[in-house]
Amino acid sequence: MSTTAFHIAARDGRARTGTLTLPRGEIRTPAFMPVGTAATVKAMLPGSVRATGADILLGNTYHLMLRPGAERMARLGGLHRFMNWDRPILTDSGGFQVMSLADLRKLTEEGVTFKSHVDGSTHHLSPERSMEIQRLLGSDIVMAFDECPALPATEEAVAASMRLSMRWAARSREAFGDRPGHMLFGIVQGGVTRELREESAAALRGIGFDGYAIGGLAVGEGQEAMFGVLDYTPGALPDDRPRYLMGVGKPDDIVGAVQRGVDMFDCVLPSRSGRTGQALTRRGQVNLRNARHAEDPRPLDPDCTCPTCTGYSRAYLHHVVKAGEIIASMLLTWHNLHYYQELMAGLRAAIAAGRLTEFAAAFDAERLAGDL
Ligand code: PRF
Ligand code: ZN
Repeated sequence: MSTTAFHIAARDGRARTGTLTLPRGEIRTPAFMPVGTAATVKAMLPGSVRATGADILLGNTYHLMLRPGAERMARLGGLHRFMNWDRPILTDSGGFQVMSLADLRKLTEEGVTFKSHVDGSTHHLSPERSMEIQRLLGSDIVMAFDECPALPATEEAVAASMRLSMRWAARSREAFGDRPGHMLFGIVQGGVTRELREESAAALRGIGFDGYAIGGLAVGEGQEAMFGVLDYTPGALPDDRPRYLMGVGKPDDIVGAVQRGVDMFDCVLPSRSGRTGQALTRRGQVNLRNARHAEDPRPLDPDCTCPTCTGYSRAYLHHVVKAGEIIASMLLTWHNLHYYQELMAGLRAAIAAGRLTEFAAAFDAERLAGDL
């Protein structure tokens, strides 16, 4: 008996819409997962994150193993109870964050040893330890332990890294075991080389996962190269399993990836940019620090139904951003997450109606028209 299921309700071209069902709740796809790295979506209460329309959050093995620690989290009842979010959580496996954040990394076939960016203490991650930590956190969707090569890299280096990630994927699958109600996703690597991406996808299909992520993109290759990889990689993965594009992206990246068959996304952009005075709207990015907003009584977006746009003027947002007030982060993060979830809802409805091409054209036209 399986306690998880992926149901595709409708298709439009290569895009799909449906539901991913887990014991803790249903995820409507295409889905955007707000990032809750350190057991919090920064500047937001969990109930507020839910109110924006989020069905699932992303958490990070790397940050949580360092602080507060995986065993401590387990003693406290797991990540869901700890952060007061009872719906599904997907956790990233740590390798990608070690490579981008940790100091003094030593990578071997076995795993990676590194020094914490928090206090300099030495730690170890391997496929086996990453699976154990994600189990201790109580993660609903566990990511295989992989390596994402830093760019620029030669094709040889990308190939060697991808093959290491595939051996780690097999060890992740073995260490994860059989955990009803939980899912394990494999991660395709291989840079921007079609043969490597196809070799990686075939290796993961051979191992067999509950879902398949596409890693190693949005690392500086540019949208055109990323879309190039997305033109063939989703088609190399099982059609009946969810596909997750890791760390993506800007609204137009998401629309293009959904059109190419991706079902799940995560990105710090809406939450992080909210903390630097940037709003993401259907008319593009708006910098609330700009003096042109100082006496503007209009809302950020008159058509947006979020608490920020229904209760506050651009002048107020400009003021609290300039004054460094905490509410500036709260209001802009809320709007940005609301905007992303509205975009996902629009994509789902467009796919269901067979109108994704028209939706994408209208999305582009509005975005390119510029701020109101
Ligand atoms: N691997 C993992 N996490 C990730 C990535 C990856 O390649 C990326 C790349 N965009 C973001 N997060 N495990
Ligand atoms: Zn709004």
